[in-house]
Amino acid sequence: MKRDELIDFKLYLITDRKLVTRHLSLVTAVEEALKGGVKALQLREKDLGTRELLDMAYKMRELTDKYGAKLFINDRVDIALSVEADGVHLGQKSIPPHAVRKAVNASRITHHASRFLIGVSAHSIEEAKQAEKEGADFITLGPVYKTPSKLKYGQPLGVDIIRKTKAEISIPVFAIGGLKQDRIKEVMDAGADGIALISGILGAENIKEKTREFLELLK
Ligand code: TZP
Repeated sequence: MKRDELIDFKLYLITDRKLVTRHLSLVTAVEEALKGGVKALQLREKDLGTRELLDMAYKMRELTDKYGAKLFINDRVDIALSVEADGVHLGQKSIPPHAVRKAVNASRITHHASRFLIGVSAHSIEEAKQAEKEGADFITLGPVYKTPSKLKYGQPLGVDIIRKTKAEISIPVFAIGGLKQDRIKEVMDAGADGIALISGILGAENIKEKTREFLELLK
């Protein structure tokens, strides 16, 4: 299978247990989203210690396997390999994609290596081009809009960044940052291949139903 055919999802759910709607555990919230049809999940719990993160990653692997969804681990290639995740999602300060590829190939889990996907978070056209050059399979690009976490992720870039970036690179681009249902049309019209989000789903009252609504709009 060609690598770009492996990116067979338009909705990329990212975790942040602090943004999960009241009283649900992250595991329960993620399972609701999977029941709603999410096919790609990124475990991103930056403040967890390594062992706690590994435990969480095993739980997420079990769940994503149960629902036939892909699992990505933020930044930690070691944990991604340990749990046989489908890929890793790198930040601008992470080990670069070409070095990840080398590590994955050396891991000798060869059936796995050829399918291992590398996502990169980009916040500008330059970072997007660099990610492609360094071997990323896809990028998230944003924040496109204001996010509930305010300026933690930088100033909103606006929807035009998607159009401009798509003209420069050929790997898939997932719009991220403040994505709500009423913004999907705008980002998809601008050429996004999909959307990545946290609070739009994990902060919803009914996570399963909200996921279905997003997927319907992305059809
Ligand atoms: N990178 C850019 S914006 C963002 C990340 C991880 C946060 C997206 O969160 P939300 O709640 O979907 O706006």
